[in-house]
Amino acid sequence: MSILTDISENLQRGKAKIVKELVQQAIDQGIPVREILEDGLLAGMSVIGEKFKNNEVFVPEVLVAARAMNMGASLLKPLMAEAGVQASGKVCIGTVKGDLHDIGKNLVKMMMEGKGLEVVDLGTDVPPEKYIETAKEQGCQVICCSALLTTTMGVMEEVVKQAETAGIRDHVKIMVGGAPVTDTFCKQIGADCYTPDAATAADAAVALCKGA
Ligand code: B12
Repeated sequence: MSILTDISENLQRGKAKIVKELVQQAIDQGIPVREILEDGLLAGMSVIGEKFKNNEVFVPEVLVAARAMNMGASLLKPLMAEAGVQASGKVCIGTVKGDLHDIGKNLVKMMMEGKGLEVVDLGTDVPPEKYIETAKEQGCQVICCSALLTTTMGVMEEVVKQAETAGIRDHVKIMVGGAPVTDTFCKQIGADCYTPDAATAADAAVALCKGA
């Protein structure tokens, strides 16, 4: 088995320490950073993403796989700039003001990172102006809002309105999600995209960053 397949398989099993060791070995063997990332880490994360979408694995498995992904990626990050590996896009994500639920938001973040996106994590209880400020200052192509409470979903509409007022609405897309959020709600508030889970959210964000 090649070391890259080994990385992918151990990542899928959530073996973070082994993944980190294997990534270091791959670096030491002179395997290009892009190959380690794409054929090792991202390949494994993509299998997990598909399985999650099909209900073959669940939240705990995704969390441990994502942790392994992050451990491996932490070794690659400093080498990526040198190797010229470009992130496939930049997004910011946060749970809206008044809402402290972050398990789903963290999963979405991890899956997005697994797809090669650069993700600015704003945390929880994020006021609308913070999303706008971050998108403007850091050049995010997509703003992602998560809400788990029916009482906080409305904040997402305010994010859309403030993006319009700030004049960034034509080039920054807005994605919404969280258990009470629906496609109908997304359309109603004038956001661009709703998806029901982390794997589809990551695919959609990549597509939005590519301008699809
Ligand atoms: C865990 C939990 C908590 C934890 C949160 C811990 C944490 N760090 O997140 C604690 C105990 C703190 C908590 C507190 C409260 N909670 Co609570 N909580 C839950 C619970 C059990 C699970 C939520 C969860 O993590 N699900 C798992 C994740 C993976 O799913 P998810 O968040 O939906 O995310 C997925 C998708 O929605 C999507 N997604 C998520 N975000 C985004 C974003 C984008 C852009 C996209 C595209 C997709 C996307 O991808 C994710 C992965 O597939 C739910 C019940 C439930 N079954 O949902 C209640 C629930 C959400 N809580 C509820 C309530 C009422 C509260 C409290 C008000 C309780 C209280 N009286 O204090 C407080 C509110 C605190 C606050 N201000 O936020 C209610 C909400 C009712 C409602 N309709 O508004 C629920 C539904 C329970 C219930 N049946 O009453 N809660």
